[in-house]
Amino acid sequence: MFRVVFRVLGALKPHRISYKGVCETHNKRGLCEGGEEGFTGEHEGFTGEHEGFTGEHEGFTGEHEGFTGEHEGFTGEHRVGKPSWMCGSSAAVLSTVRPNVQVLQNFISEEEEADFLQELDPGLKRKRYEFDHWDDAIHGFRETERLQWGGTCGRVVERLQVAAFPEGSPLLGPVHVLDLDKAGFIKPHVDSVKFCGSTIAGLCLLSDSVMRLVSVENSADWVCLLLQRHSLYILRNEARFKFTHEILKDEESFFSGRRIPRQRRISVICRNLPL
Ligand SMILES: O=C(O)CCC(=O)C(=O)O
Repeated sequence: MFRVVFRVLGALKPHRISYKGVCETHNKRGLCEGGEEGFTGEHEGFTGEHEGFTGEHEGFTGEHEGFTGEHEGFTGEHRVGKPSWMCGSSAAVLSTVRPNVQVLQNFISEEEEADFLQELDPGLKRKRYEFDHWDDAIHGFRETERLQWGGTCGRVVERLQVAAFPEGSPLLGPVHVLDLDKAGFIKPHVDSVKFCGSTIAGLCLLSDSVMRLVSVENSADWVCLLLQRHSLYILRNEARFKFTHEILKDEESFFSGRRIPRQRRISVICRNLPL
């Protein structure tokens, strides 16, 4: 069967990343940032280099290699407010990505999340998580598509579409639902340009996670997004076309030196159509 995953998750490319990136204070060098929704306070304590990922990352050749789980160089703490939601390897990459990425915290409430679960879980639970093949784009997932939603969920999906897409933008009909097992993860890929347009928007249910974007042209350029449970992320234009995106596996799930434990995670993803 021609599954959603194979349709939309396009170019999986081998790439090497050196994760000797820099994550510094928001207010000093702007390499860790939050924007209006995510960063409400001062973010102090990153005193210099962020040398957590010391090895190499082989995008599509099987395993992520070299990640030792160690995270050196983070010596401080978040003292006030919420942590920021974006950090990257350089100020330059952050300024490329910044206009093309949004993470809206608390886009849905606990109750709305429960409504989605009630609507989706019975169908999802009839499927098994797929862990099959080392070269699948996604490891440990099950999925479904939805054209029609019940009351609350329908309203949330509408709200999502208003937030993410310009009025009148033709959308890919069915909404894609991806259920990642706690041990599941999504490998670096660029969504198919044949099936999806400029914008991908995803609601994050059940678990926090880290999405990493890596430049297709230069794998040393990367950005991580902290996707908190209940948030909506939106990737547009360059962030969508010129960077691979991936959801990190639990063992690798760190953001700015902070461990972000991954649980089972459901994402509800809307896309527009190519022009
Ligand atoms: O689960 C997510 O939020 C990411 C999904 C994804 O990578 C994609 O649909 O291309």
